[in-house]
Amino acid sequence: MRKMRLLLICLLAVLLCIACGKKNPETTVTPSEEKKEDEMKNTEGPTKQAELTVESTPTPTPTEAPKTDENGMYLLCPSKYLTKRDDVKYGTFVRESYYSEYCKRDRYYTILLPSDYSEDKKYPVVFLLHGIFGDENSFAGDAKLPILVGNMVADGLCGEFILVCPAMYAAGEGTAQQPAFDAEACIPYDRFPTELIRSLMPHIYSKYSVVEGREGANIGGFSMGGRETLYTLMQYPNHFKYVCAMAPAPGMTPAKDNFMTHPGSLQEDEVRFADGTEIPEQIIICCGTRDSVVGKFPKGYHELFEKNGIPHIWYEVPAADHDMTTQYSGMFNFFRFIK
Ligand code: FER
Repeated sequence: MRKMRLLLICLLAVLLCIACGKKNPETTVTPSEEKKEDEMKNTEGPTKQAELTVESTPTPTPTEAPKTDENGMYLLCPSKYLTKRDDVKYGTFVRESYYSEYCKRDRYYTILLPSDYSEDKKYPVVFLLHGIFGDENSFAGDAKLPILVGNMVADGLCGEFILVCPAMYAAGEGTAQQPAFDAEACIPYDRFPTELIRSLMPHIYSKYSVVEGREGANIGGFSMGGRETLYTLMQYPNHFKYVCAMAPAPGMTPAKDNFMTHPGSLQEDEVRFADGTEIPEQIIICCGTRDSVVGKFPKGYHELFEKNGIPHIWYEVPAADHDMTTQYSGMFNFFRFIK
């Protein structure tokens, strides 16, 4: 009888050990754990994944955080796409200018051409809009961006494309207006959609070998650039194939935050498309779960789009602030559509 009890206790102890060894699926992921998980994900190609499973545990771990959400969005940009490779030729950003009839002044942009750019091919274009107080050098100053694009193209995740990063502040003739957190100072940002359609796009089409029209035009941006991405979408919905607003700043619709009161470039019920409007094939809105600058405003755009029947994908970047984690995640998902 005593033997039986001892055996039972041993059995219970073994069962307890097994249970504790398993990771609780509800456990919150700390940033360092998350990094490890990201690194794991990063080694996963179709073949590497198999190797990894064989090398590590023989049983699959159902507790592993999903790589993608229900819409196929990668919550994080796998870090292998941000790591320089010896066998990939990367493009370099070049700064260019053009004369804008709309603004009646010279304006600037940086451009990342495919590393083997050829006039014999035609490329889609991605217009990428910087945050408040930024300029044409904001994205070009990020050494990882050509690496991200080059690696994605090398792995066939997207086709080659031309990346154009314009200075977005489209102040008109004779004004010395500078960006600031007030309604007046935001007007030139809201002039950008028209500047893009009237001046920058025709310039790009005349100078580079581009797939013209909606088929080849895509727009994305971060924060103030995310807001202007959405505002461009509302004004010119049939001009773009893919759209991605990363942590879009408040102000396209009336809002108030710690920085300022926004009268709204549009009223909420104007954020809709007329029946029959040709709209982009995909609109992505994303934001870090810990964004300390734009907070819940991106989610507000998502809810407004949902309310007003604008199809889109919304997702949150785990543990990310108003930072590059959010931007690389957004760009990774966005660029995957460009073929
Ligand atoms: C605001 C909050 C954030 C705002 C702009 C931003 C103009 C932009 C932040 C950024 O671009 O990083 O209220 O109003």
